[in-house]
Amino acid sequence: MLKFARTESLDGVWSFAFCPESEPEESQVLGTIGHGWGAVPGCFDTGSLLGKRGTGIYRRSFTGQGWLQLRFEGVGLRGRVWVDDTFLGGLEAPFTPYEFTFDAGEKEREMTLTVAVSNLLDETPGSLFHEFYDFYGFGGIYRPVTLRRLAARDGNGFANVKVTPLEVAAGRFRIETEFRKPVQAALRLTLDGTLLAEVEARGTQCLWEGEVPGLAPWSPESPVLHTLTAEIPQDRAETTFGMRTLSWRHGELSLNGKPLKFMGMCRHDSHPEFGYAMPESLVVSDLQLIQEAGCHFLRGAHYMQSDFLLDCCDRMGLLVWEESCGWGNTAEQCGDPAFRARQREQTRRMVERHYNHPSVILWGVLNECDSTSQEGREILDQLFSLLHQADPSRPVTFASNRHEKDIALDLCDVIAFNSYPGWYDDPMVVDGVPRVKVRLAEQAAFLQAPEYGDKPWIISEIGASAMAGDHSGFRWSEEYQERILQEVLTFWEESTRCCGVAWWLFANVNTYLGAPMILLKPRGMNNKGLLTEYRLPKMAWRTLCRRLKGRPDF
Ligand code: ADA
Repeated sequence: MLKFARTESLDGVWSFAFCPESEPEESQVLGTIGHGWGAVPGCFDTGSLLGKRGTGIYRRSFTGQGWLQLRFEGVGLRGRVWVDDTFLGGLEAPFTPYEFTFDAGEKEREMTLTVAVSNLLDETPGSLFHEFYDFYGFGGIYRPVTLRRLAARDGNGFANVKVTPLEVAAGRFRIETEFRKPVQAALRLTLDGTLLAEVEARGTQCLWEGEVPGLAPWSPESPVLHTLTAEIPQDRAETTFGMRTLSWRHGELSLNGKPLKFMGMCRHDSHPEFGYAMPESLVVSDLQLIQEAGCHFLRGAHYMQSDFLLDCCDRMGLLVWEESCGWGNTAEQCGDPAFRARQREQTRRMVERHYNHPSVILWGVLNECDSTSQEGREILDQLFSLLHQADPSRPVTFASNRHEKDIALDLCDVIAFNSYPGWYDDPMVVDGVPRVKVRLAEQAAFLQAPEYGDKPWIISEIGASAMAGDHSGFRWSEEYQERILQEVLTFWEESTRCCGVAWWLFANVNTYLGAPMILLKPRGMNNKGLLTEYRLPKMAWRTLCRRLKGRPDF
């Protein structure tokens, strides 16, 4: 994780007021006295406000002077921020970090921070979160808030420090240092506590490239991290990184030259009791469960992951697909200029913030957008260009559910299919399980075509719903889900075309309470978890653990 000096946490218990069904104007927000309490991080609608929509007004005080930077790692569905009665700006995209920098004046003083967070659904085409998304739109300040004190008189300091591994064997890598404003300063770079270089930084960027022979590589088997510190006289930034490179050609996705063949999980960073404000202990135990099951891959569905989770994945050696927020967006949405601008903005923030995490091996966008439409193709093209420009070191993808009808697969570095044979694909047959191998073989054959043959292929979702405790053997039973899993595992073991599988889903997750789709999601839950929402195993989980146990490769 990238850390800046003089940064403190503003997490804790803030005052809180809830305005049902409305998004109050500035004067009303600032005039509202919070008689309740709101945990930060926390979701306000997991407990007594479950299912309610409106605006939560959070407030607390802090002291400071000079240039200050407030950082919100993630709020939902959107927010507005004030210090005293000055509006600092909006928190437009859920799950996405925003910073606000301002001059608090020469004298140390107490200030009031007010954040109005709305979970009201915005159904205009430009909205980043819609009611039809199959994950619940919880509201709250659900990721950490920090205050950074910038020491320079003009508010200058580090904006970013990005490390790119270039050649693992030679220990060759590049450091890009970005400043908030132009500097002329001596920049000291320290690697794992030893001085690496001293360079004269001029302007807003400084580039260093060089070799440190013998620098230990990062891999899932040996996830060694290095710490880089950048210092100018008035500021200091620190980041961890790992020495690993990625390549994607000849149908293979390789890490440090070794082709990957992985089994993994799609996971929502959510729990019924906490919404998206996942306690660290729960994140750690989820990741441990995934690894203990024999999996090495995590698809962070369907939004930016927390800094904490990615730090854990870096340390544990879990490989991550990180994607910006989207779900089944229609051609109309994909073509909407406001939607496009917001997608670009959140995707840019994702890459900027998570660039240094070695665990992130794949950038994704727009899960299951209408990729049969020209509008879908265009927005994918725009987002992929942005990603390639910001980070040529990682492949890009999106999870397609249009398969053979898709008109955007050629734009992807890695092709990813969300596939539901035996479940959505074959609703009219009593037993759809025998369809699994037939359908996956058809997809594999389709992807041998010359235009796709060189691109690695991942099954980015596959699975079936199972109600824990249903042992009827029919659809919705644990047995039916388990039989589908057995078929997929066999396909994955035998296939030379498929690089990896991400099960849909690690654990059940809260979803629709109101949209018409609730009829497909009993209990307001997506029930395709291999674990229940409280992380209790269904049959398929046990089978997965048994079949993966002792496998040397992945
Ligand atoms: C899609 C979607 C998932 C989930 C899944 C399901 O593939 O990408 O987010 O909604 O369907 O369970 O229906």
